[in-house]
Amino acid sequence: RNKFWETQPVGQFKDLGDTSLPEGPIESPTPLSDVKQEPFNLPNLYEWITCDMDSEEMCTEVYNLLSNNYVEDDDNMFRFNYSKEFLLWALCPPGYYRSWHIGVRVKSSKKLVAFITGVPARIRVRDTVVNMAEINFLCVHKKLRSKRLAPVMIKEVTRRVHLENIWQAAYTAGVVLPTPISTCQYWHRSLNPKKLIDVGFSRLGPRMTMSRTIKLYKLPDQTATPGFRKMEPHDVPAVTRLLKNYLKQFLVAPDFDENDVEHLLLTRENVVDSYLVESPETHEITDFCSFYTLPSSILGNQNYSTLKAAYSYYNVSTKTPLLQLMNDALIVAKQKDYDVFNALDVMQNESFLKELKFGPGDGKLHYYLYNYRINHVLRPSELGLVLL
Ligand code: MYA
Ligand code: JJ1
Repeated sequence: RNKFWETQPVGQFKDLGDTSLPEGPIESPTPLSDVKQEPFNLPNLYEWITCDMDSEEMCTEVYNLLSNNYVEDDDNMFRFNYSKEFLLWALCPPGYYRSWHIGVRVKSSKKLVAFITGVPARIRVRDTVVNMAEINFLCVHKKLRSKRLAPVMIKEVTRRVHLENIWQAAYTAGVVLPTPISTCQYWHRSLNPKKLIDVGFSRLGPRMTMSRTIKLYKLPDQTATPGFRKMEPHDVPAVTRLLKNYLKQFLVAPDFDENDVEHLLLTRENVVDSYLVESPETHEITDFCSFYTLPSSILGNQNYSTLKAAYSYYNVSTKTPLLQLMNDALIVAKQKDYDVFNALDVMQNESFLKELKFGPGDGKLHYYLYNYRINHVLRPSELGLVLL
C-alpha cells in the first residue's frame, strides 16, 4: 500500500492525530545545485517532452489525450472534457513555467501517452504565504495504466518545480492518498433535469414525475439583484480588494493580486464567467460570483454526447445575501444553457446548497499539500481554494 507515497514528504496516515509534529515544511530546501539536473528515467520506449501549449498542434494533442483518458466518475458514465481554450487558460497564468507542462511520448510513433502539469501559485496557510506549484492534469493513457508511470511523472514534475526554487505544492484528487488536508463533497444543481435524467446523471426521485421534477428546478427568467452585471476589465482592482479581504477568513486560500484576478476571473467565453453587484447608489462593488465551464463527455448515450456543466469558482458576498447571489448565478447559467451547476462544500457554500436545491453527488474531492504539514484535518468550510 502506497509504496511510492510512503517515500514522499507528505503527511503519512500513521502520523494522523499526532500534534507534536510541527506545522509547516516537512523537508528543508536543498541548494539548487543539488537538484538533479537530468530528467528521471522513463521505460526505454518513452521520452519526455515539454509541451508548448501555445502551439495549436501541441494543444490539440493534449486535448485528445485528456478527452479520451482523463477523470471519469465511479461508474464510467462521464469523462471530463476540458476544452483547448480552458487548458490554455488554466496552464498559462501569470508567471507560469513552460517546463512544468510535461508530456511523455512513445519514441517510435511520437504518440502522446502521458501528461502532468504545474502552475505557480501563492497559497496562504494560516499566517504564512507559501510559493507553491498547483499540480493538475496528471493523466496516463488507459493502455499504459498500472505500470508505475505516475510516480515517475510526479518525481519529474517535482524536480522541475525544485529547479525554480519552489518546494511545496497543492493538488486535489478523487482518490484517497496520504493524506488529505480536507475532504470535500460535490453537490449538483439540476438546470436541465430532463436531460440529466435521460443520460443517467440523475434519477427521478421517489414519488416524482418528470413534469413535477421540471417544475421543482424551474428558475426565474431574470436575475433578482439590482446592479448585478458581468465583471469588466475596469473592475479588476475592486474585485481584487473584495476577494483578498474575503479570503482572509479561510485557513488555506490563494493570495491573489490584480494580475491573477485579471487572468483567472475576467470572463472568457466558455471558460470562465464572472458577475458582480455594483451598488446602484454608491457604485461600490459589493458582491461577486464566478463559475468555470467544464463539460463532460457522456459515454455511450444514443441521444447526447456532452453534458454542459458550470462549476462554482470564487464567490464573495458582503451586501447581497450569498443565497440570492448564487440564485442569480444559477439563473445566468440556465440562460447560457448549462445542464447542471456544480459546487463543492468549500468556503461558505454550505449556506446555500440545500436551499437552492443542490443535491450531494457520488463524488468526493480530496485536497493535498506536498511538503507542508498541517496537524488537523480541515473542515471544507475552512478551505478558500478551488483548483481547476
Ligand atoms: S488528480 C487527476 C488524476 N488523473 C486521473 O484520475 C485520470 C485518469 N487516471 C489516470 O490517468 C491514471 O490512473 C493515473 C495514475 C495517472 C492517475 N494523484 O502509474 P501507476 C498513485 C497522485 O501504476 P496509474 C491530479 O491531476 C497511486 O497511489 N497519485 O498508476 C492531481 C500509486 O502510488 P502508491 C496517484 O493508474 C495529481 C501510484 O500512483 C493518483 O497507471 C497530483 C500508481 O502509479 C493521483 N490522482 O496512473 C499528483 N492516482 O503505490 C501529485 C494514483 O504509493 C503531485 N496515484 O499508492 C504531488 C506534488 C508534486 C510537486 C511537488 C513540488 C514541490
Ligand atoms: O458528477 C458526479 N456525479 C454525478 C453523476 C453520477 C453518475 C453515476 N456515477 C452525480 N449525479 C447526481 C446528481 C443529482 C442531481 C439532483 C440532486 C441529487 C444529485 O452524483 C461526480 C461528483 O459528484 N463526479 C465525479 O465522480 C468525477 C470525478 C470527481 C473527482 C475529480 C478529481 C479531480 C481531478 C483533480 O484536478
